[in-house]
Amino acid sequence: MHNPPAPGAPAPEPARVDEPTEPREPLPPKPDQRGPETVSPTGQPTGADPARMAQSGAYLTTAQGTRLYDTDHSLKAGARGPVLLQDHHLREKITHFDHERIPERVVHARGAAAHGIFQGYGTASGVCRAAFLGKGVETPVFVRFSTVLGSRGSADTVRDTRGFATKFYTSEGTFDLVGNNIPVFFIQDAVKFPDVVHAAKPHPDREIPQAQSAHDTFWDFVTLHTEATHHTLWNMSDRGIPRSYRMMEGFGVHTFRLVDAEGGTTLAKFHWKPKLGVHSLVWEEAQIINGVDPDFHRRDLADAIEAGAYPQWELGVQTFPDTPDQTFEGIDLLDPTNIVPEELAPVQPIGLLTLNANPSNFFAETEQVAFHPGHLVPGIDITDDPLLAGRLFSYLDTQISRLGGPNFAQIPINRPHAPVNDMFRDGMHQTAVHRGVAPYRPNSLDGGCPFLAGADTGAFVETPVEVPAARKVREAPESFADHFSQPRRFWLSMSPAEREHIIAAYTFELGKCHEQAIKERGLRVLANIDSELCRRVAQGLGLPAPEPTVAPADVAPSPALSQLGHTWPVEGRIIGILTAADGDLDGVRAVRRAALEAGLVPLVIAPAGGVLDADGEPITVQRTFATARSTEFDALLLAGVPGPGADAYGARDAKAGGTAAGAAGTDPRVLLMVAEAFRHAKALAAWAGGDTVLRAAGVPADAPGVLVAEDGERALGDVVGLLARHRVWQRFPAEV
Ligand code: HDD
Repeated sequence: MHNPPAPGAPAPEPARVDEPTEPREPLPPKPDQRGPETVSPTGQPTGADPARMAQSGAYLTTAQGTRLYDTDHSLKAGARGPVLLQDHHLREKITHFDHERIPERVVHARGAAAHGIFQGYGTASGVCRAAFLGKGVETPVFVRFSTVLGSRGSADTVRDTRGFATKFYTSEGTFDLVGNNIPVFFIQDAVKFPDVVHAAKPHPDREIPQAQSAHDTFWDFVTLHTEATHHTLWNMSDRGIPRSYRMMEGFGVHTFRLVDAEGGTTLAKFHWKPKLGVHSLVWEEAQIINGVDPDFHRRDLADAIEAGAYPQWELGVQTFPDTPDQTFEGIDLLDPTNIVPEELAPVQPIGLLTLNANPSNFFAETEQVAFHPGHLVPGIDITDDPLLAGRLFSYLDTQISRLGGPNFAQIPINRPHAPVNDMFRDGMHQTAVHRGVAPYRPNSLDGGCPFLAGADTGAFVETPVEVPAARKVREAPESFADHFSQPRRFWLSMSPAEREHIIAAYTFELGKCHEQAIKERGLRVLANIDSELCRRVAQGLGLPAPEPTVAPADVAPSPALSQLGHTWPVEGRIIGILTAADGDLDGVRAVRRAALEAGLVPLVIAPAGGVLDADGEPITVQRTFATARSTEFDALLLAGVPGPGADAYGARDAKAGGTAAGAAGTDPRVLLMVAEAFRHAKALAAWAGGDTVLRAAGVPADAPGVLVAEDGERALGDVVGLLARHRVWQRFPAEV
């Protein structure tokens, strides 16, 4: 308690809370936390001392650097008296706090990001002169993944498109590849973007549902506006619920124009291919995770990077001749609702992305990063895709209200790593101290600086592309009118299990709509994709299946679109090992060792926390029955019969659940975990009596991917084989 000192008396010692350490200097800023630098007319970096831009010094201070002796008590007239307005520290602290939030992104508000390195293979050099694609060239990058619809605090595993935005800090300036995990878009013209977003966001009256597409306004729009059919179908497929950001493809979506050293041009689509393969959750799992761990994807990315399991993607391009009609094999390359099947134009790898560092400060980096599809470097140019044109306007504009003015490029995470001398001056949040008197061209007062680059090194050197003589019209080309042949190709390319998921997703989403007319219109759209898809969804909704209004397109499937049929590395996959003090602890030890050697993450789940088997080699318990849920694990192993949990819930319900299930004493949460893992087609293996738990959970011992092994190591071996295919796909019914 602080009483004001009597006049003339020495100030009393403040009541201090014991700090865990002695005062020490804060950690030094990382390179991307550095303050802005400007470049003088002679090319010398000027600007503020980077060390002064981050927090520094061991003592708490005011914003003006004055040391403080108390931050826990307002200044009052007596301990029980009124707070005094003269308390500068109180006012300054609260004022700053009041302004801590900035507007969240209007779309893609929820995201997670990481730093990394991009290494060019040199294989693109024949078609693109961008320096960062040169052989062995290393470029720092910052990548932000996101959902589209939800607010900043919404859950990660909702059904939605995911953003995949990459900032390359190249030697020639910043290049942003602002893509998604879905290669097509809802609309063909940017003028419709506010419409699709207004329809997909929560209803404006009650602001529900949060981060969901399963509601009337979304389905109203996408069924009336059938160019959205292809993107909607991808969203309803497993691509809408990725297992991890690390296991997603990324796409630049638009067709870009690459320019080589001689000025020759090639059209191209960008692809990110994850080294771990493309994997998804199943819908029930995704819904459970939204409650159990809404930060699932964010945590997964940060944990993997912290553990040194750096996620990697290869950047690839599909290339097409730059013909005047800008089509390839009859596919309009300017229509962003189209893909070009990889079987027709293979993806050629041109570089490797490795994410190897987590951000140090979420707000400074992940929140303040500002991407823009118009941040291009020499060698990469745009095409006349009308969706891209609108984007080129929107991204700069949105930052002005989101980041509070036109100087957001000076925020450390947005600062190019190439020298900047843009002659832009003043404005809100100007943090640079520019030198010189002549921020204009031409000038003689600054010696003519800054100079212009030659056409060979400069950006935004227009490639002379023919623009056909035309009238000004508000029209789309005729080729944009085909809304169903590409969705049909996607549907035909899916495996039976993937088709089942799509049917279930449409049935769920349309089932959540209240308006009967919207459900019926939804079925009419599906009829134009495939009659079987329509029939099955209609069956689920209890409605008649309508006839198609367009003849089914004669398209060949593209096997590359299916996520099944491959094996992938299992590094980083999470194995839950259920056991108890009287389980096969030697077996658990052996399994843990083998799992770690295979690069897996084995987590022991037991009735209580702490350590199992204190004598000999102890085993740390990572999860208890209270903290574990099946959704965290890619596979479950049962080393014995785990008894009831140590908490009241487990002990109380194990009695009832155990009796009912016939496995005396098995905690009901264990039974739930096993039953869920089975339903979600995860590998299950048991030994040392663990099979009784499988039976009690209703898991048939002869079901595919259910293994009763002699010992733990054999169980693990079998499970690893299954994990390489991600799930035990045979468990899903395959009627289609
Ligand atoms: Fe967009 C953000 C991707 C069309 C307007 N968009 C944003 C982000 C991604 C995409 C990944 C988040 C970037 C980040 O992490 O900060 N957007 C796409 C893709 C599109 C697309 C792949 C189609 C191919 N976007 C699109 C259109 C418009 C916008 C047609 C407007 C006409 N997008 C924006 C925006 C956002 C944005 C309003 C919100 C926050 C931001 O830009 O910085 O300007």
